[in-house]
This record gives sequence, structure tokens and C-alpha cells, in this order.
Amino acid sequence: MDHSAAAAEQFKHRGEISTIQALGNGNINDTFLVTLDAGNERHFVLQRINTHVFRHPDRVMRNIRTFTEHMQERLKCEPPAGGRRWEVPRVLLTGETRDHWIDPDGSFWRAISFIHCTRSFDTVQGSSHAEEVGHALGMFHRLLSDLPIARLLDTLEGFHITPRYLHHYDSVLIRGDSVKRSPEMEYCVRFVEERRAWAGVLENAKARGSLLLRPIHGDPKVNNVLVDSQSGQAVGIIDLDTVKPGLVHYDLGDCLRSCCNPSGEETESWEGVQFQPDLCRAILKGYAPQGKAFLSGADYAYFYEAVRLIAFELGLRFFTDYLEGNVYFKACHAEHNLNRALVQFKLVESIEAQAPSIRSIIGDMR
Ligand code: GN1
Ligand code: MG
Repeated sequence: MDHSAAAAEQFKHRGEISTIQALGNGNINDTFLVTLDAGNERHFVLQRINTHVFRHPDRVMRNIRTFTEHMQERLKCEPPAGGRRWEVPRVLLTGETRDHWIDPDGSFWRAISFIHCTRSFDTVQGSSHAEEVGHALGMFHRLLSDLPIARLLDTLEGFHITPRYLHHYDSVLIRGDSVKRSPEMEYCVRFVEERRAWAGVLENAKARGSLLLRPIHGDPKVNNVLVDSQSGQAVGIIDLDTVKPGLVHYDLGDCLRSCCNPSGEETESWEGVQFQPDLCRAILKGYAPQGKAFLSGADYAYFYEAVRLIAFELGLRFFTDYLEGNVYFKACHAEHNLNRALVQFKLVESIEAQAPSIRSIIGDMR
């Protein structure tokens, strides 16, 4: 049963609900824009959390409270330079002052404020947009860089731990051993095999103590960055469920793999997917001034591996989900996750083919 209207009622404090529309195209949660007919804030964002993925939604809400308070405190002392906007979504409470509502079917609903006069894009619109995306991720990292990681809970165990995804992939592949493979599946299986030995590169550096855990966003893809509708400047980052301790490399890698593929992760023309170094340069130009405040020499040394790895990891996650029957990512058709995997693997090939120039762009960041 659809409980979105009842859920919206819980979080609305003034006026009546005019409309509830699907918002964005997230692969995990269901997101709606609720519009009211009165009050100062006419819109809010309502979400049903996928509790098969986020098994502890209470931890998600705790983390959001912890880091938004931290960010707000820092912004009081150091407001954004140059008259820029930087906004942090607020968690809305129900009439009973709770930060969530459980519907009669047991689904977990929560609401956050809508950041006005902003928009987001599924693909990068050009180098100035790319620079803004980089700036947003840098701001996010810098403002949280002094939040002790012990204050953040783990909202998604194993998230971005590539060797764990490989381990799961292996068990899924064994289960489906008797299934006849298409040429695309054969390509993916070979692709993973050829890179298996390298897949621990970030986790090994972490285990050696070369890379440190810090608060990360977890999912800074291009459409999670809000830009001001007038100026085009970045205003904030949304989709905060995966904020937890991690390597900033997961974030920078995810941001670059998402933004430097102008055809987007949903394109059906996967053969033509390319990584655009010029967009990479623009993102790092936006990120670097913020990053200088907290990055170490070892951090820079692993950024190339990060972009290659996170594209590979996402391809692996999509491919595994295809083999498993689309149990994790929402899919519009049976081959959807296979197509998404092929997009990421082609992107990895393009990254590998341009390794020297990407490394040199990263070198120029310092
Ligand atoms: C998922 O649900 P969404 O679209 O915000 C996924 C990310 C992937 C992304 C790929 C919790 O994010 O890790 O990078 O799809 N989120 C989770 O589009 O697994
Ligand atoms: Mg997300």
C-alpha cells in the first residue's frame, strides 16, 4: 500500500499538502517532493528508507544529526568566503517530535528541508559545473575534517570495501555456475579476473596506516550536489545516509568517476564511454583549495588508484547484482544492472588508458 500521503502528514506543520511528486532517481531509497499550500517553507523532501540496505536507519538519523550540528557550528565561525551560499539540510520532526515515522507496513519514513532556488544534474554540464562539484566535495570534507570519527556510527557495513564486494561476487558467481553466459557477461567476468589482485589497493594502504579514516559522504555523485539555480555555484551536498568513517579516496574516486563520464552512468551506448581528463582537472581545481587544509602527502599518492578503483567497484557491484537477480539496485529491466556494469568497466578502461595524464593532473593539485 502507498503510505506516502500519510507519511507526509506526519511531517507537515502548516497548511495542507498540495502535491507529492517523485523526486530524483535514486537507486535505493524512494524520494518525494512534498508541496504545501501555505507557510514560509512550501516544500520538503520525504523519503522512505530502504531498510534491506540500511538495516539501522536509526543510526543514519543519529549520524545526520551529529555531523549537521558540527557543520553548522563551524559555519558560524567561518562563513563561506566570497558571499557564497553553503546550506545543510535540516531533519524535520513529526508532530510527536520524532525524526522518523514507521507506517503500518513497517516502512521507515523521514523528512528533510528542501533547499530553495537550487537544482542538480545527472551529468556534468561543463567545466565550471565540474569545478563547483569539486568545491562542494572539498567544503564537505573540510568542514567535517575535525569531527572525530568515533562520533559517527557505521550506517552501512562494508560500504566501499572493494575486497568484500569481490568476496560476495565470488559466492554469487559460484551459485550461478550453470547459467549460460552472454558475450557481455563473459567480458565482465574476464574484466574482474584481470583486476582481482589489485582490488585491495586502498584497503591495504589503510591497513598499513598510510591512509586514515575520516568522515566521508559515501555517495558524492554529480546529482547529489546542489547548485544555485541563478548563479550555478554549488550550495551543498544531499543524500547523507552514507556519511560515516571512511577514506576520502572513496569520495574523490566516486565524484570523479561520476562527473568525468559526460554520457552518465545510465547511458545505453556503453561502448563509447570515456573518462574526460579536462573535467577531472576542473573538479580537482574546485576541490584542491579546500583539500589543502587537511590532506597529507600519502593521500595524494592514492588518488589515481581511487578513481580507477571506485569505477571498478561500482561496475563489480552492478554486475554482481545483475547475476543475483537485481536484489540491491532498483532496475527498470532485467539487463539494466548489466548495462550499468558495462558503463563502469568501459570507464575503467578509459581511465587506465589515460593513466599518465590523470596522474599528472592529480600531481598539479598540490
Ligand atoms: C546508489 O541510491 P543512490 O542512487 O543514491 C548507491 C551508491 C552508488 C549509486 C550509483 C547506498 O546510490 O553507492 O554509487 O547508487 N548507494 C548505496 O548510482 O549503495
Ligand atoms: Mg545515495
